[in-house]
Amino acid sequence: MLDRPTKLQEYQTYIDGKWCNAASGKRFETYDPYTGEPWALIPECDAADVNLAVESAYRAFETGPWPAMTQTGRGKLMRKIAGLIEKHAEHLAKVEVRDNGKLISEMTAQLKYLPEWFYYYAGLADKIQGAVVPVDRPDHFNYILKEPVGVCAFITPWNSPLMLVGWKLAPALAAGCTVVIKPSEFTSASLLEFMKLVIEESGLPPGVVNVVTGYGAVAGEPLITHPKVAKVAFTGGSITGARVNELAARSFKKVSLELGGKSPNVVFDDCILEDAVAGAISGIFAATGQTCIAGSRLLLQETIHDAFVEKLVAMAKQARLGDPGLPETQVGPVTTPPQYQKILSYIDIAKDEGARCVLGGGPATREEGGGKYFVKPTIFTGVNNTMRIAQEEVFGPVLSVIKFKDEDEAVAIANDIAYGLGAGIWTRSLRRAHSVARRIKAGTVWVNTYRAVSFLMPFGGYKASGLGRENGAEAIEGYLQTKSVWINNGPGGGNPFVIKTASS
Ligand code: TXE
Repeated sequence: MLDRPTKLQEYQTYIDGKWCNAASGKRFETYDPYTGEPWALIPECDAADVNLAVESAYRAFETGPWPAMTQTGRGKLMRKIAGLIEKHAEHLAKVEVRDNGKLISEMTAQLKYLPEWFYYYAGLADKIQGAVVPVDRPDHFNYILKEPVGVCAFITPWNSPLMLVGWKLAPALAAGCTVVIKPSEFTSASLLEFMKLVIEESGLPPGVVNVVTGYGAVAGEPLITHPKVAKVAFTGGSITGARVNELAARSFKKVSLELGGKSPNVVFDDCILEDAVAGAISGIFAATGQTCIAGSRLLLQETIHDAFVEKLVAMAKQARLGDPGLPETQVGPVTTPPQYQKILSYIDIAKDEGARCVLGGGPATREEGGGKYFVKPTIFTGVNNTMRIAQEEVFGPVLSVIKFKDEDEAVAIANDIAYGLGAGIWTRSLRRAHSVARRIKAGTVWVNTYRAVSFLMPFGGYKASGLGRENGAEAIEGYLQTKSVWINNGPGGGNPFVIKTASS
């Protein structure tokens, strides 16, 4: 059970290694989605605070102890950060539950795993290597340097606030960048606790990591457009992602975007039925469906459709709704009031479109285990892939079941969508698993499992699901710049009026 003190907790933000209020003195309330009550006050930063934070990050990037530190030294500091997350995992997990309503069971697992990102990228910090290139001129010595890109802006969402910061922060620090983070206005508290218990405590030099709490348009936009920001890493919805990309493009910033999805979870009739049913449930109802990788389109081969749906509904009916702070709760509240309204409106849209609601289909009452913003696990059958409920991201516990005949039709339906983040395949056939995995256009394909992620495996989307990859060794590239160095060891520089080629 969570401790829920009624007195509002007052937070400050963290800029230039110091705790401070917003320059304007403004603050906003953050809510506990289970009770619907405000529980903390957060500084409402604007362009003035953003400017202080970016200037601080820029100074820390250009001068002082951070750029002077060796790569191995950076790695050591990052291991310290990992150890501090381990030490404070339980507390950080509880703050996340209070602020975004995620299950304590999920948050405990997530926070226990998060240090691995910092251990992994700590190990990579001193393995970032350029190359010596034997160019086509005997007198030249040429090499490629990999340099940190500079000040990075992170704009992060409310659905996994700390984990999604960690995915960006670990490779950025390993690369030698400095950072300004704008968390979601709905969930700033866990990041501020993280700054106090982990970043400040680790001894990272002032200015290397800064936070500006506040709203997207007021704090996020000036951060993206600030001339001293070199890279923007964003996780959020595709509409906001497009705006972020446009703003960043005006000053040619490097951008990575991890956006929404409408992922197909494809079940063939040669699957292990019990595993596939459990996989379909965890694909959509885990985290109350508020994950970008939600398997929100369940594609069922027509030969097993009816039997599968029966088992699916029977299992989903058992889900225990309730207080996310209790370890036995399986489905918690929706995190934000707008998201709650959005989910309910999509349920109406699905009904209007003629989809058949075979489970749930509305808010959950207190008697049903619900609290302030609860939606019952909802399943629609008879969905056609052209319907809005099949094409648009709901970001809630709402599953659309779509029938298919054979492998070709399954692949065609899976790919007939604007998104391409994840996909699941359930089959006993090795040939089919590999073949369908190659044909589906998505950044991650899971076979006989769903929702697995690791610091070791690249993560990101095709199409409207984003740009670039997080996690895995390749993520570090997003925080690096490439420099080519030409050294002439021979006489003279050649004809100044002619571009130098090998033959000139
Ligand atoms: O996200 P936003 P919202 C999807 C999901 C959800 C929808 C809307 O479908 O229903 O997006 O959710 C900041 N300039 N995902 O409105 O707007 C904002 O303050 C700069 C998928 O909560 O994308 C927050 O910090 N920043 C997703 C961050 O962007 C701006 C996770 C994300 O908010 C801004 C969340 C602006 N103009 C929602 N406007 C995933 N990929 O996991 C907003 N922000």
